[in-house]
Amino acid sequence: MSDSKSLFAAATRVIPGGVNSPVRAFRGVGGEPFFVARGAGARIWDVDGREYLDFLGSWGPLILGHAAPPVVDAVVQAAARGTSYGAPTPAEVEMAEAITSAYPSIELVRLVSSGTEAAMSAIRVARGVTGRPVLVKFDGCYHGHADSLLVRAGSGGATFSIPDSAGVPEPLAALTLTAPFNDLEAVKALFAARGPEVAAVIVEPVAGNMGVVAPRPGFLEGLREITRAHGALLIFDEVITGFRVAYGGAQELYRVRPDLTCLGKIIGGGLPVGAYGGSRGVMDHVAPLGSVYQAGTLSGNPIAVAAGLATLRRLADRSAYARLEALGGALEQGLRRAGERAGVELTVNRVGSMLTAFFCAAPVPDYAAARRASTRRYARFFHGMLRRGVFLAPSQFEAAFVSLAHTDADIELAARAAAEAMREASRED
Ligand code: KE4
Repeated sequence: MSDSKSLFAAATRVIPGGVNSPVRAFRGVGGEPFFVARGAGARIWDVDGREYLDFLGSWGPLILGHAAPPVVDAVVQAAARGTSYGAPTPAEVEMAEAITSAYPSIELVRLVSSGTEAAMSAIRVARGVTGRPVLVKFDGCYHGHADSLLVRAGSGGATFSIPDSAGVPEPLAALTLTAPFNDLEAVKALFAARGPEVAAVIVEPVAGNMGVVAPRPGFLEGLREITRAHGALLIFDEVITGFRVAYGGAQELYRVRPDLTCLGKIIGGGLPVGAYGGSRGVMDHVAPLGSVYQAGTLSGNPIAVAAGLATLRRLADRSAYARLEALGGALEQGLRRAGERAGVELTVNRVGSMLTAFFCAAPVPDYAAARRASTRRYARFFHGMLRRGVFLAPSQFEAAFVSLAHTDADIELAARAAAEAMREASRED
C-alpha cells in the first residue's frame, strides 16, 4: 500500500475526514488526498516520492513558492530567538508599517492568526461602529468560518438568510443578507428594504471562492456609493487578493477604497497570519482604544511575521507583478488552447496570477453561472493533471495560483498536460 494510503487510513482514525481543513479531503474531485513530504520552489513531493508542479500554493500564501530561501532564513533566525512572547516585538511594527504604507485606506491595522479571524473581527468592528446588526455578503464568496458568514440565501430577496452549516443559530443567520456577486441592483434592493439596519457589506473584490470571478466594471464603485449613502461600512476581504493582484491589492487595482480591509495568506508567507484594518476613525473603536473587543494569544507571532515580512520585501520590487501577470497570462492561454483542441466547453477567468478554468461555455460572472460548470469534467481533468504531475485545486470552485518560482518551462509543461487531460476528460463523457 502507498504511504499516502496508509497515512490517510491512519489520519481518518484520529482526524475528522483525515484532514485539518475539509477541502483537502478531495471530496470535490473524488479519490483520496496524497500526503506531502516536502516542497521546493514551484514543486511538492508526496510521501511516495511523486513530484507535482504546484498551482495550489497552499491556497494562495506561497507567492514566492515553497521553502523560498529568504523566508526560510527569516523563520530560522526568528525561531532561534524564541517562538512567542505575548508581548510586542519590533517585527509587528514593521509589518503594520508595511501594510499601512501599501494600503492608503488602512491607517491602523491589527494582526490576527487567520483570515477567518480577520473577517469576523472586521464585521464586529463594523457592527460596533454603526450600532447596526445586519451584514450583506455575496453568494459564493467565502470569508472564513465565523457563524455569521456560514449562510446561504433565504427564500426571498431581502428576506433573511438561512444557516449553511449545522451549529449556526437561525436568528444569527437571519442577520446576514446575501446578493449575487456583480449584481448592484440586488444590493440596492436589499438597502431599499433594510438599509438602516445594515452595518456592512463584505465582499471579495475579486472572488476566489466560487472559482475566480472578476468584478464587473463599476461593481466595486457601486458598492462604495451605496454603502456610503446608507451609512454602512464597506469591507474588502483581501485575504486572497491582498499583495496578490497588486502590491496594494484589489483596492489599488480597481481604485476603490473600502472602510475596512481583511488580509491573510501572503502576509504570513505560509505561516498563520491574518490582519484587519481601516481608517483611524473606524479602528479607534478596537480595544484597548475602544469598546470593540478582539484578542489573540499568538497574534503578531514573531516567526509568522518574519515569514510574512520576508515575502513582502520580495514583492516590494513591483517588477514581481509584471512577471506574475506574464506567467498567469501564459497559463490562461495554455488552458484555453487545450480546451479548444479538445473541443471542450471552457471558460477561463483570470486576474493576474489567480485563475480558474470552468468547464462550461458561458461567461462566469457569478456563483449561479459557476455552478453550471461541469464538476464531473473538472474532477476528471483534475485527476488527469495529477497523473501527469500537475497539482490544481481539488475543487472546481477554487483558484489556481502562479508563483514567482514558476518558470516559462513549467507553464509549457502544464499546458501540454492540460491538452492531454482535457482530451481524456471529454472522451469519458
Ligand atoms: P483562513 O481562516 O482559512 O486563513 O481564511 C479564511 C478566508 C477568508 N477570506 C477569503 C477570501 C478566503 O479565501 C479564505 C480562505 N480560503 C480557503 C480556500 N479558498 C482556504 C482553504 C481552506 O479552507 O482550507
